[in-house]
Amino acid sequence: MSCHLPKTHNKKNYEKSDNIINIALAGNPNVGKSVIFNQLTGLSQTIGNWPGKTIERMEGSLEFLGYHFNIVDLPGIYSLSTYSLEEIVSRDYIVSDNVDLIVNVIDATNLERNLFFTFQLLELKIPMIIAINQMDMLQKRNRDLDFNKLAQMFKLPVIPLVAVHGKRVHEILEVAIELYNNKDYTFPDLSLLLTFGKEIENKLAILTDKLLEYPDILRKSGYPPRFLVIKLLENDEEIISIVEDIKYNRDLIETVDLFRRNLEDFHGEDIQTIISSEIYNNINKVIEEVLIEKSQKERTKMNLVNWIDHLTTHSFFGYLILLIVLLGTYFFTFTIGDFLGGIIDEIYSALTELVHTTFDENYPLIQIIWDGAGGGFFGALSGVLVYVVPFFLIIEILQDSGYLPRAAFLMDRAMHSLGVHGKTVIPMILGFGCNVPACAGCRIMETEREKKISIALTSLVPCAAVMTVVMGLVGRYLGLGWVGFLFIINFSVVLLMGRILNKFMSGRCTELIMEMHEYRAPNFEVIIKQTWLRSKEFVYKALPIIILLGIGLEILVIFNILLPINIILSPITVFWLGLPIVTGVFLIYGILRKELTLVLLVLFAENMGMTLIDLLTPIQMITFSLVTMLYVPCFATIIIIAKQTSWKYALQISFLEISIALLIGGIFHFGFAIFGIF
Ligand SMILES: Nc1nc2c(ncn2[C@@H]2O[C@H](COP(=O)(O)OP(=O)(O)OP(=O)(O)O)[C@@H](O)[C@H]2O)c(=O)[nH]1
Ligand SMILES: [Mg+2]
Repeated sequence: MSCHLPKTHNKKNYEKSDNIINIALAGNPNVGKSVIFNQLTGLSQTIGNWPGKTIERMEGSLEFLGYHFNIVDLPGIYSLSTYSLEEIVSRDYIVSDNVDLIVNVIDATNLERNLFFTFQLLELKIPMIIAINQMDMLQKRNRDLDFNKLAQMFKLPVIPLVAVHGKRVHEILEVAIELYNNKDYTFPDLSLLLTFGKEIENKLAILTDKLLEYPDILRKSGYPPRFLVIKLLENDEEIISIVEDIKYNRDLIETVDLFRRNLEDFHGEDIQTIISSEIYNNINKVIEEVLIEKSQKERTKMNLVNWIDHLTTHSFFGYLILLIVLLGTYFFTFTIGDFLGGIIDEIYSALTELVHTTFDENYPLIQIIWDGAGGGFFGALSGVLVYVVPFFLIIEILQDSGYLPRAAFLMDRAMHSLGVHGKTVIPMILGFGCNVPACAGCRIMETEREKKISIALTSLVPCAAVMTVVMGLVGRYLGLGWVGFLFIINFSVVLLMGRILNKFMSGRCTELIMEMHEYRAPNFEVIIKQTWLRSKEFVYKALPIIILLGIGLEILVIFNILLPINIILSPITVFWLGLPIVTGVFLIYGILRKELTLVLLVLFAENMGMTLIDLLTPIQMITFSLVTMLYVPCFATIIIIAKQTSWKYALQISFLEISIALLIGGIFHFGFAIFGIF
């Protein structure tokens, strides 16, 4: 701990020492905390227009004007209660000794709800800056805020921001430095702002006096007394358990219970509602003072946004649009991918000819360097990267516009039959890009059961890598009709899996509770940056593996080692699935990364002087793609599933999916043969 900002409540006061300032970004979900975090630290937290993206705290740092800043991006939460995991993660961190300064990020267009959290934070008396973000959105609605008045009322620094444009973000750091250097800093007296009604205040005063008789409780909890007694009244589990741990406290607990009952009887409502409505009264007074309404000029634009919102959640057009969005995504991805892939293939062929005519093509070193490493490199570019980049681009646009919660809403009913609610659709759509972050995103589900089912379903969604295999093989040689057929099979398996898990896992599905934020024109910079970051990750992580495997494969071919492995696997590959014997090793490589199955097939065919159409029959192309689609999530996904649930569950899922893939692959192989299709 390094910063000297005094925490007025019961914590150590720190002496200025090493110019290190620890900042936590806290606020409601979807207000722009991660945008600010990324701007400040240059890291790449997920950004998008739907609540609940950040699920664990993320740390980053930067140097600014001679100071070292540690910045922590927290999951968005609505209150400082401890009902959900995100609330616990955020609250624990905010009150920990690691935080010198909170930056409370507020969405200017949602002041009422955001200030509810702010009012709770203020009770913690931790040094704080209020950052009012999304000012551009507020101004678009022809509204503004009186920041001077706001700062006067809160007696804290208030900074208006447009974080997506980087506007004034660095002011946060400048103000933090000012606070850091202010040796006389004390948290302002906000008793006028935070006052409740008389009968509550009287009780809080009595309880606070009683609480002060128990210094142990104060020390153990680390919270200020007033916060503690409010939470005690609210029956907050964590605080109650701290109090119950301390001896000789019956008097306190009994008084709290009595006061709670008195208040509930008096108001005829439960205590949370009573306290919340008191807070909202205060908030409304603040908003009345600071919100400035301008003319009605922008109404037509708002109407357009509302109209789009209505249309995309409509009970008929909504589904039509969802279908168009999904099909459009594929069409866009593969048109661009095929075009660029073709160009790269031609370049590689021309270069290969040049290399082979210049050097002896049978010379092992040339085979390893050019056919192995070069083939791997160009194969990854033309077979994978050209599809992955446009795909990520669309996914980012869908994320940032706010479309995903609408899709969740539309699919809610259908998803219930699979034992989960509509929110699962969000990781599932993200899963089309990559299963790894998508499975991690299943944390947004409320219960363990829903999380497990969502993970199983998401891991079956064909990711960009699988799609490149399907398109590069079946799409390219057999046409889009057969691709559609494979997708139908894939989604039937998703349905089947959901139904099975829903039936056999105990418990039942909860209802969809999700805030729908207004649509927003996607931010160009955010989209490009995020697409670049995701693609870069692919280039850095996958490309070296593909090149190495290209070399490895070439060596296996040169030394004739492929055969024994393939022979061991042949009862499955050759007999049961009807595939050429060489596919055995490729399917194993595919567990590392799915696109490798195709890349290796292409390399192998090229090596034999063939094309894929010479290597595989149409039935084999379909069976091979089907098995690749279903047989097991890739290695990275299995690890993420294990991290989110347990190794046992990850292995169960893998085993189940391998069994389903082999079963279906075999059925199709024999079915096609028996019915003489192709
Ligand atoms: N127009 C506008 N959009 C913004 C601004 N700041 C953030 N956004 C958008 O708001 C959305 C939410 O931003 P995030 O940074 O992901 O929000 P967050 O608070 O980290 O959200 P969670 O992690 O879900 O709690 C994204 O679509 C951003 O592009 C802003 O100043 N103006
Ligand atoms: Mg975030």
